[in-house]
Amino acid sequence: MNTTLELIGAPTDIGASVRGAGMGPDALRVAGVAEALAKQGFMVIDRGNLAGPATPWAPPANGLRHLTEVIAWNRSVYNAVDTALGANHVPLMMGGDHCLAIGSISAVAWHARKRGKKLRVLWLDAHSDVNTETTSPSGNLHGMPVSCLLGHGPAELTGWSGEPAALAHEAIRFIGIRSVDSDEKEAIRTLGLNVFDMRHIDEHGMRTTMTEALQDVDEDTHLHVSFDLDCLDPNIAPGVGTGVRGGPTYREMQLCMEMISDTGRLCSLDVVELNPALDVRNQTAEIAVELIESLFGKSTLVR
Ligand code: EXY
Ligand code: MN
Ligand code: MN
Ligand code: MN
Repeated sequence: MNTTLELIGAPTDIGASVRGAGMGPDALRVAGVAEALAKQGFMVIDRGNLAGPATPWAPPANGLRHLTEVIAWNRSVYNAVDTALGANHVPLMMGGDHCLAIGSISAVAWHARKRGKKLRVLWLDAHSDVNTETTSPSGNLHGMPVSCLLGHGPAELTGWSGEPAALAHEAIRFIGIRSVDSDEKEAIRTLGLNVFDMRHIDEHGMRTTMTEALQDVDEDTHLHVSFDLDCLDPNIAPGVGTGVRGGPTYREMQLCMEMISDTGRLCSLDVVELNPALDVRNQTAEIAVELIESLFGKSTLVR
């Protein structure tokens, strides 16, 4: 199969309160993301960076910071991901902060439904991102994309997939989470979300965790990975705005990516929260590129 990957840069930190994620797309380019994937035999099209409003750095209004600008950026992301999927390409949305997954996954959900595919989303993150405007301690929309995708966000950010909720609660699996606000814990329980937290990975190992998380992925599945780089342990990935100690090691995350690749069902990807202003010699971007290589089939198997 001749797979074409589309790199879509979304250079903004509009949903965060630590500035710098807007430089993420270029840091991934500098780390050689396009060249690495081309070397693996893919057709790679770099669509460049999307345009959008500047970050005004305003306080939250009604529990939401920068709502108008977050909508604008997500519209651009939605359109670009929609265009890529319409051309049967695999979109790789390079953030930018994690609020951009609202636009990206809404477009993915629309296409999956149109094609009669079942959607499975893997949310690789230190956080559960399931706050709403009433529970969020910060008003930052990068802590709310999961709620929006489940149909529980502000009206302006829900329903983009053509259904009230882009995702059914059973469509998403969280991997590596370890920083969850108390109201988010409540939401995880009431919504019945599937969480493989760090404790689960410690006790069962990444292999069992991923076997569980990928259960039921079959030839009719559109598999989407939303990779927040703060999922990784900050010792190896310091270039993120909201790092949390106690994350997966390099090798654990590489195995996670290899097992996702083995399914052969990866159809779309977000790589978000890379913050070059906090990175050390672009190390986090370089690790991200290596993990993307694994996700797209580069194997560490010797035989
Ligand atoms: N739970 C906190 C909040 O909602 O403000 C922190 C969220 C950080 C979100 C990062 C990107 O994944
Ligand atoms: Mn996140
Ligand atoms: Mn996070
Ligand atoms: Mn288990």
